[in-house]
Amino acid sequence: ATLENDLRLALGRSEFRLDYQPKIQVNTGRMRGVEALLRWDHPEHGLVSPARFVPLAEDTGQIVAIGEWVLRTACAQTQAWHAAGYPDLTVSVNVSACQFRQPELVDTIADILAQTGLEARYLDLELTEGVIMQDRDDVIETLRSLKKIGVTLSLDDFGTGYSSLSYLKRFPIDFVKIDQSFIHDITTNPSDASLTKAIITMAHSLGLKAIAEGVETDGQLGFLAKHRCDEVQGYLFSRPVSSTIIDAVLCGSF
Ligand code: G
Ligand code: G
Ligand code: MN
Ligand code: NA
Repeated sequence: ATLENDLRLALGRSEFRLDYQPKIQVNTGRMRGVEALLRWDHPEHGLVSPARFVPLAEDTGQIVAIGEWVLRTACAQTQAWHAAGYPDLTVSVNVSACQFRQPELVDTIADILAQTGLEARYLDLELTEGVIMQDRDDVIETLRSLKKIGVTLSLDDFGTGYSSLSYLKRFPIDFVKIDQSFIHDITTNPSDASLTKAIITMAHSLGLKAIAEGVETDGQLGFLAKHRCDEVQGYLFSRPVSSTIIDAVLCGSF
């Protein structure tokens, strides 16, 4: 069987799960929220990376059903964390271009929030530049409808695509996630350092928050703290982990 065929069966066979990676507020050191990251536990191949199967699921359109499962699971889990006494935790979910183009997207998300009981402001959607820079008039309209139901929006992998910083002000987004490729050599590469500083400054001047992803060292964290980056995410704090591990972090036993 091909991976593509296996992918068609994966949802029905409960082969997907979500891991969660903490997002840490720089000035408090507190976990503000988590990013949900999809995992496929293939019966023969073991864990298949989303970098491999998400593009496949996009080509076949299956990403719509899978993406809905991701949204529902992430919202239900986060509502469970709220009910367990951690009421402020947010969850970020990656949304692919194909999902974003579905006319039902906004209604689907509103339904999932109503069904799981999660307040909209605790759901954050991570969109890449490729998603919001699609040559379509209705992109901004969709973003506005999403803002209207109360979710927050993050621009993921920022700096890797084709948007200029000034472009940001056209979009009703809340967070800019600086791509990990800029963070990697931030303490040694002057152009990565100045680019990161510029993104943080520009984000703040537009009223947005800046998040750095792929933070792995104290040196990188120090640089980001000095330049007032709002939040950080990366192996320095935690790899993406199961909801059970997040439970343990929340109750302080970790
Ligand atoms: O989780 P990993 O660490 O390997 O992620 C690899 C890529 O897969 C990233 O670009 C990430 O945004 C993407 N990805 C992870 N989970 C999801 C998901 O639920 N939906 C979509 N569309 N992409 C995801
Ligand atoms: O494209 P997106 O930003 O959604 O995907 C995040 C990807 O980055 C996931 O594959 C996640 O596992 C990975 N990741 C998260 N933190 C780190 C890190 O500190 N270092 C590296 N190399 N990858 C990371
Ligand atoms: Mn992401
Ligand atoms: Na990213």
